[in-house]
Amino acid sequence: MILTRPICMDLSTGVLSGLGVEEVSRTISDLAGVFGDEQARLALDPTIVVYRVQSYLPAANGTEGGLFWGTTFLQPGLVGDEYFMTKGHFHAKRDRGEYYVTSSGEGALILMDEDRRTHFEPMRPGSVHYVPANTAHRVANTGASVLSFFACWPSDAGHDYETILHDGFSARLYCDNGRPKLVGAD
Ligand code: S6P
Ligand code: ZN
Repeated sequence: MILTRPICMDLSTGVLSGLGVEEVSRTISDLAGVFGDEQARLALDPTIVVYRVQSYLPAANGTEGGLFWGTTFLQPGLVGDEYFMTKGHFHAKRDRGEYYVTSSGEGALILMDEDRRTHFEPMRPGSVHYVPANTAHRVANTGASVLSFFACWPSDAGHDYETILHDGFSARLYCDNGRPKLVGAD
């Protein structure tokens, strides 16, 4: 028996609505240790919301064969010279991939493989990004407006934030004379 009901998505803004849509926010105070310049982070208002994630999780977390759906809304801004960005993670089950589709704004999808090779893909409305298995992923807002993107990922992927908090990505995306520059990549 089918127990789920469809939800709605505004294709231009990414906003999800309907029964079962959940939301979390990440503020400057939630992002300790994420940015390269911790002093610059501490100098900002800790209540600033850097990003919000709406998600629709119609299967139980950990269900093999199910899929989750979500939209991330990432504000424009800088911590020092580093763009506002998501925490970033590997999937706990490393062999699980994901899709990202940009709905509005400008950004960069930063990808790092398990050999710590990092590169980024520019994000713009309509860009579709495949996050392969075994690949850490985070998004930076390189524009002047909200960046929103949809994600679809397996319900048994899980999230490993610890590895990134501990080891970081091997490169960071800085604003260099108004343009994104990946610093530290091979
Ligand atoms: C989930 C997917 C996204 C992120 C979201 C926030 O697998 O990759 O929904 O959760 O963009 O990023 P993070 O790194 O804080 O979870
Ligand atoms: Zn993910």
